[in-house]
This record gives sequence, structure tokens and C-alpha cells, in this order.
Amino acid sequence: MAKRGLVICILVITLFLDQTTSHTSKLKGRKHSKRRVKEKDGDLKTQVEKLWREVNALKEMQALQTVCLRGTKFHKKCYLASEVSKHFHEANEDCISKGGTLVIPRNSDETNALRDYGKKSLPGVNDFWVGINDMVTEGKFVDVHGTAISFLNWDRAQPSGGKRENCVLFSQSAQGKWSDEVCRSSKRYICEFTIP
Ligand SMILES: [Ca+2]
Repeated sequence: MAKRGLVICILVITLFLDQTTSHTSKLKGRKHSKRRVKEKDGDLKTQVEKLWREVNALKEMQALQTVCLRGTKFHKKCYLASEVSKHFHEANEDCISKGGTLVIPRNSDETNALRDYGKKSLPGVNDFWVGINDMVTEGKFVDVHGTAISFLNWDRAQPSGGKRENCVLFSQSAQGKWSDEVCRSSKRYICEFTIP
């Protein structure tokens, strides 16, 4: 909050100073005043745009910090567990609205980190959604970006649901192994956020 306040303060001061300078230059010489005003307007626009980009970058950074503080940080990712259960699509949309996606475990380290965080943040919850599905082509599992996944962690005899089950669950009782499930099932979930 303090950072955002500071940036807005700088923005206001810069705008004020630019207005004053622009006004002074008008009084000094009328011959070049029009051109100067135009140049100043251009400068001002560039500066405002630059500051606006900085404000937005800070806002994103602040949102990410909040997420990481509320959830947990692992390597270049932050995880945040849901407070409610949702269908797969709604769960992913909720993660997107917060600036992330459903979690996608990429290796055994991330799987272990998720097992620990899941036990802590979702006590008594056995399984939660991960951002992997085979909705488009049966048997071809992709992440929520539509990219084919290289790390697969299926539980024994999984996936087994055929065309009926196209979304993937992370199972605590199976040590983080996956199983396929009907996408419209209501499940808890964990969102992941990539740290730039
Ligand atoms: Ca399927």
C-alpha cells in the first residue's frame, strides 16, 4: 500500500512540475511557445505512460507478495490453496482471476512441496485439482495453457475414466500421484503463481 501511495505521489508531483515548466516556457518566449508546448505535451504523455506502467508493475508485484505470504513459496512459484470446492473450470477461472492458474506439478520436487503444502493448508482433504486435462483429445493430457506435459505422475491403473473423466486430481493418499476425474466434480484446488 505504501509503495502504491508513493508512486501516485510521484505521479502527481511530476504532473504538477511539468505543468509549471510548461507554463513558464510559454511566458518566456511566445515565438517558440507553441512548439515547446507540443514537445512538453509529448514528454508529459511519455512520462505519464512510463509511470503508469510502473504503477501497474508495482500493483502486480504487491498482489504476488500477498499471495506468497498467504500461501507458500517454492523455488520460482507461489502456491495458494482454495477455501472452497469448485468444478475444474471454475477453479481454474478463479486462479486466473488472481493472476495464476491451477497448479501444474512439473517434477517430483514440486510434487513433494505440494504434498506438504496441501497437508498444511487443506487438512483432511485427500484430493485437489491440478491444471491438467484431456478434454480436447481423449488420452492426450495437456496443461491449462494447452501445452503437452512431459512430467506424468499417474497412480496405478490411472487414468481409467476414458471420455467421461477428463480432469486430473492430485491424491494425498497416493503420495501425490494422479487420477482422472469428472470435470464437473466439486473439489478443492491449489493455484500457482510464477515469480518473474
Ligand atoms: Ca479422459
